[in-house]
Amino acid sequence: MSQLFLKKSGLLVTILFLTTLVFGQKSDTTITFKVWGNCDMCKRTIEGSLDVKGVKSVDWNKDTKIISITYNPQKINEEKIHELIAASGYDTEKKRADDKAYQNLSRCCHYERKSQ
Ligand SMILES: [Cu+2]
Repeated sequence: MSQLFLKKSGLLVTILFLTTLVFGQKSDTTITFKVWGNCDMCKRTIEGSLDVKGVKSVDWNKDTKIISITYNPQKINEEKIHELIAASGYDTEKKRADDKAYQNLSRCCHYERKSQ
């Protein structure tokens, strides 16, 4: 094997390695979905339920009922996010809220449930 070939293949391996490093790093993901709720207190509870590692930002809009969440997919996943919201008493598009948690919400926060 010639020196040149070794040099070239060495370079190629280095480039491949760097490419893997750069693209292997999953960047933050933003998702939006519907969460049922009524008021500003709901907003605090819903957003507060996602005060966990891996969640970078949360914003729930009480008029549109749409939540927007930016998170690090290496630390938390979408399913877990739905579970956390449901555990705080709020129905999401994919997960029905814990009944007990729902009962424990303030009266003003007893939103109409999407299903039984
Ligand atoms: Cu409320």
